[in-house]
Amino acid sequence: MRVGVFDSGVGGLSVVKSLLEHKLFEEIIYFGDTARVPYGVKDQNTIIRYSLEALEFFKNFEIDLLITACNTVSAYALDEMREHSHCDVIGVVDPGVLALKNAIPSNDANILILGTKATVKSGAYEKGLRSLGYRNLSAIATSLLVPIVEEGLYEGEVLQSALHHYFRDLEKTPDAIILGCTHFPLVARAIDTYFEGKSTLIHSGEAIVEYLESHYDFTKRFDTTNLKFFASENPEGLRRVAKEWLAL
Ligand code: DGN
Repeated sequence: MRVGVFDSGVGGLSVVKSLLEHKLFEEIIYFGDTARVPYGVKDQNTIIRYSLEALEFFKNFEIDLLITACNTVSAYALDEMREHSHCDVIGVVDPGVLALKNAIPSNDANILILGTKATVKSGAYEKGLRSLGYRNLSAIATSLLVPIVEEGLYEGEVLQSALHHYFRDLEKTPDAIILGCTHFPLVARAIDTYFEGKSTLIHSGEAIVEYLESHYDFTKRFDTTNLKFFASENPEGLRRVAKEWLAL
């Protein structure tokens, strides 16, 4: 099976990492819209327009499935992409909600959603979680974590200050935290340490693997995956991050 993976920038590489770990695909074609990142501060019409343009890019390839490895795109543009696509388009929000349900079935769980401004504003995770009966939900737009990750500051003072800034007013340690931005798994360890390992973290990459394995037939696994990386600007920069994150 060949899959396209789309993100506004480099964040979706965290999803590619999970896909590779589970050996799901024969070929992965990644497109990061690095010329126009971040999407997380843009309005809905712009996010939809950019996402449909990315879809046009993928029409140059024979893919069986397209994953929008960007929570912002998944929250705003999935319906439009599905309408115009010749293959299945899967976002990361619904898989994240289902992964949370599998990890923490109790509807009383205290759940914290982290995302970009746009993802938090969309209320997409809250809608999915409420439909499953969860009531104790809160969300924080932790936008600073995106450039922090892009700077490679996966630990240290700057990251700690940002975490303190965002989390200092929380009254309770969350039972679960949805890492609702594909950049955030890169700082998952620091977030886990901040909450002393007491919160279950939901990661878009692992959530999508769980979703794919329960919706598609993956009897055949691939020890090697053909990887192709494309970017709308500075493809070298994307390849450099891919080498680092995916240990290629
Ligand atoms: N990685 C994107 C997401 O999951 O929402 C956010 C990056 C961005 O566009 N700011």
